Amino acid sequence: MKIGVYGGTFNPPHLGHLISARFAMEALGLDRLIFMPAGDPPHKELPQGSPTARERLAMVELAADSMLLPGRVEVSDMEVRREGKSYTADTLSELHEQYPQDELFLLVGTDMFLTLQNWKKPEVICELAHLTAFARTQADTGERLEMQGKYLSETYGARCTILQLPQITPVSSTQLRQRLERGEGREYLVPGVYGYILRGGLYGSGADLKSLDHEDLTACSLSMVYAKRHAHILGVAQTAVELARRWGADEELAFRAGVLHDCTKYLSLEEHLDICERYGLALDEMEVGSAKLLHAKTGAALAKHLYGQPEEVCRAIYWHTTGKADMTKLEKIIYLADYMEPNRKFDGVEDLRRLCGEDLDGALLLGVRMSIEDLNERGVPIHKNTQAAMDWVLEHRKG
Ligand code: DGI
Ligand code: FE
Ligand code: FE
Repeated sequence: MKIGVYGGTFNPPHLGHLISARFAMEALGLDRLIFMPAGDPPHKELPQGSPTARERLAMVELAADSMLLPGRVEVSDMEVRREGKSYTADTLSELHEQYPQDELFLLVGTDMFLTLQNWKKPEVICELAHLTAFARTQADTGERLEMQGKYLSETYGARCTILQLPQITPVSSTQLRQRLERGEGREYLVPGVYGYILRGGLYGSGADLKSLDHEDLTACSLSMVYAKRHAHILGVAQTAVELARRWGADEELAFRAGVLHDCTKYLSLEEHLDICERYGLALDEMEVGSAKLLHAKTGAALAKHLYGQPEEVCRAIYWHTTGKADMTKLEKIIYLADYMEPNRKFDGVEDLRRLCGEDLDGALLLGVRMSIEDLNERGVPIHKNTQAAMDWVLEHRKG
């Protein structure tokens, strides 16, 4: 197996890193890629006010997850865990022990490549891994890199590849940090990483989470969930806006409820229960043991207390999983958008989509009915609010 090892401080991880990573995987035919964020150097190399090593690790995890290559791309906390300075030779030795049969490829920027002889134990590095240098500009590919490659081969028996990157994001980490401090720079980051920076107020970004614009609110929500759910969340927000327009509900509120509705989807049961306790949410017996039911309540709590959303938005999130008797228009819209946004695929979804444009309560009835059927088939107990939603539409639906 060919394994790429992509080290760096990733302060923060940006699109340039991800483009390089993808390109290297293709060009070298890597089976796997391991991002290796460096720990905090003991003698102050990271600029003042940088996030902690744990925060950088979390950002690299969000960036890696955004590549949507589960099993092929991973993040190692080896250097973050290790005490003292992160030496590449030590890291490669540890990786070689873990993967004795596999070929390691160390991915480095040109600056690193050009100074490799000054690193600790260059002979160990060159023995344990192929070296791959990313050439950022045309000038980089010139003689200097070639000469350095030749020198490293002759001196340490290094095996070197120089990769000319096709497309380069014109930003350095230093510039990016300066932009973030001015409230700019989101175009250089995947939304999950940008949202994480906003939520933590990293790099002096200092945004007020209670008055975010659409793009920032979206980024915050996406930063809380795995990337595989991003399309669904964006689909719900978009579909909710369309339904609001069709049925005369508030499009702005529909967007906010849609974009936040699943923000707590991947919390553990324990984390859900913590939030419920913190905000005094009363739970029934079924909810206490079900993260699936709780994500609607905890999502609503964070929409209110963390993101300062109005009551209607929070209530639509609160009821999006079970529904209830006598729902408001916005509550129905979020329930239905969640059910039939464009990424949902199941038998009957087309009928439900059509009905959503013609008869909102009819669509609600169909949605709740299919939901109950599905839960019954899977032997999952029906929550009393799901049943109440069903009973209510059956009784009150016009026509
Ligand atoms: O969060 P999503 O996956 O987008 O969708 P959702 O919020 O409707 O959650 C669906 C999950 O919630 C699904 O795993 C089943 C669960 N669920 C929905 N209604 C009930 C329910 N679980 C129980 N026990 N009882 C219900 O009435
Ligand atoms: Fe949900
Ligand atoms: Fe959802």
